[in-house]
Amino acid sequence: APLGFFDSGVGGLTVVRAAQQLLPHENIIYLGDTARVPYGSKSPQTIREFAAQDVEFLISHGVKAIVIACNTATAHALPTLRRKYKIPIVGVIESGVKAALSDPATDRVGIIATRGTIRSHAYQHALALKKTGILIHDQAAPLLVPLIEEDWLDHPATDSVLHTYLDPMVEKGIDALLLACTHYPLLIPKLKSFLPAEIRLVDSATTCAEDLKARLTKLDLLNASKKDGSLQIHLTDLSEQFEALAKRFLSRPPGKIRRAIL
Ligand code: DGN
Repeated sequence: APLGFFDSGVGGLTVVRAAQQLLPHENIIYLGDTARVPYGSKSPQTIREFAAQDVEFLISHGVKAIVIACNTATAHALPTLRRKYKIPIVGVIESGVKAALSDPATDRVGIIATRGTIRSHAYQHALALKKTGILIHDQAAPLLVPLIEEDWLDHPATDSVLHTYLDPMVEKGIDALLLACTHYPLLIPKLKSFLPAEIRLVDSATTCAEDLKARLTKLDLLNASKKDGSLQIHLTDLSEQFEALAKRFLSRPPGKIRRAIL
């Protein structure tokens, strides 16, 4: 059976890319809720309703486990979804928090994410639960998603926005920066040249893929076939620009895209 991934749009493909690198034999079904993107600015109740519909769609396609490849949806919907469905569900937050604290010398963590993720306090609570006395600097960074989707990574506007969001936390001092949004792995080269070298970057896409591999191994759910896994993308809205965007997020052409009716 395939693995099911869902996100509000294209961003979750960074999680798919990380998973494909670690689990090359797994078949993946991806649902992007492009008709209702963004989730990042919607209310928790709405996000929970959308996420449940996304899960139902993937279950109806026979998946063996589900990855919430979206920080906002993980932040608001993961506990409810785990209560409601028996199927294993992996989110992006637990693994990101674990990775941020993997170096015992980490006492100060910065978080950037959508407004919804920051407001949910899901990362902040998880960090504080795992490490008493941890210092957290959080910053909602709603302008980054559109800048990344516009491919403005090298545009002075992006530099200016990054300075505004990050300078205050860099001045106060952080040991690690949690990139708590699916889009931000595309910013990594830029952030590396932008931030002091001693700040460790933790991206929730890579850490989620590592966690997924560990869980599938433990549950004995890995695909036994040694063939290359496939990727099937379903979208609730077929937009013209998705294919070009998907290519950047996946680092390869996305293949045939299907329309999903939830
Ligand atoms: N995928 C969302 C996240 O990781 O929070 C960001 C995209 C969005 O909601 N616009």
